[in-house]
Amino acid sequence: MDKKIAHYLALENNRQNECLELIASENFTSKAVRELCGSILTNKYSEGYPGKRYYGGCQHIDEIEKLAINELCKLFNCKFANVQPHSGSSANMIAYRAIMNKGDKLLSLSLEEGGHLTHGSPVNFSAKDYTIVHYGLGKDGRIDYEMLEKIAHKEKPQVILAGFSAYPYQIDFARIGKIAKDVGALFMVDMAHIAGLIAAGVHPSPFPHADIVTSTTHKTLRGPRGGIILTNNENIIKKVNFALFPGLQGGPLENIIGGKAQCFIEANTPEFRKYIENVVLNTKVCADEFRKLGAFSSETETHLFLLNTKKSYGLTGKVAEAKLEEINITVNKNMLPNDDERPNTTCGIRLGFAALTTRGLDEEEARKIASIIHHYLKGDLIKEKALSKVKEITDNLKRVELI
Ligand code: DSN
Repeated sequence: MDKKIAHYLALENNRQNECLELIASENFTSKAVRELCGSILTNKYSEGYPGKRYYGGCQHIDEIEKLAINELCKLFNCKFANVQPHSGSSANMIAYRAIMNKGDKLLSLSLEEGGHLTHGSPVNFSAKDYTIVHYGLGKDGRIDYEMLEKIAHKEKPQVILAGFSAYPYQIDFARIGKIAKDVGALFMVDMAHIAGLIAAGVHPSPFPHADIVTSTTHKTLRGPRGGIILTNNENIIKKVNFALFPGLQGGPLENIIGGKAQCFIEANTPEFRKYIENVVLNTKVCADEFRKLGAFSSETETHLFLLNTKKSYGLTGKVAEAKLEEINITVNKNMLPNDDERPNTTCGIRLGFAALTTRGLDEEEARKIASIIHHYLKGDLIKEKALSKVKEITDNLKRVELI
């Protein structure tokens, strides 16, 4: 390996081990997943699908991709899947192209209220290619299902989309699925954040309510960085496959598909279910502790919650993120419902426990993390003391390269 790259790789290794990683969309993959991603599978071109490739020599690649598809369908109890999307955003673009025509209407939650750029943000392709209407959250920060129903009947969208990036509560897929049926819309779910919770049976499944489901594989699912698309509808999977190749992508990343197959196998085990139960428990304990300490934190039923740092400590999310980085705690600023700051400033931060729970973090440590963050942002814990408290926790966790 080139010395300069090796140098930065070693520094990143140290950072991952020495910091408390609380970014809700990150995780630490198993060694087997990393080995597959860095394997010789990266050498192979295989445009097309198993049995229908545009290159010779795909016989073993075909078996790996078929295995990934089968394991994925088994994990989420659905009939058809495509494991080739390079990312969650491209999975969403491909899914939209498969089920909508340009200009069709998409009813979704906005990025500001917890959605995603690809769910119709004005700066994203989704708002340029489709007509976007949004439903919203109620005062309690939860989806206002009655409003959603009213808007759906008024707007008659082609597609209703659920599944979010910064929503700490369970989603009632059955209810939204029924609304979609009533108005003649297709129901799409982007389960990227909660895929691991669904796989573990800790969050209700989008099936059989959704017509099409997209996800990333690297968040709570703890696999390699990439996307997937699932459906029970044979006609839809044909359109998805065509929209992906030749529509958008060329050669699949077969090394990543190998890593995905490994991730689906790992997620279909009792150990993974126990892990996800611990993620949800650690998240709840930490969010509850913030509220006990007098901070303004959301409640949670998932792997993440939102902390209003402006109301709690007079600090924007941007400043809070930077301050926490000083003491080796990694978070991201995030828009909160009714946020009055700009997207790159925000009123708060998003915290999640998928990554640290993989390193073996327990409830007591989750409680301590709330206390360190609270007192440091409040200004009554000095930097040196905060750093030593963080080190006490990280020293006790599994090392990242050993997972
Ligand atoms: N950017 C991701 C997140 O952090 O939630 C969503 O894709």
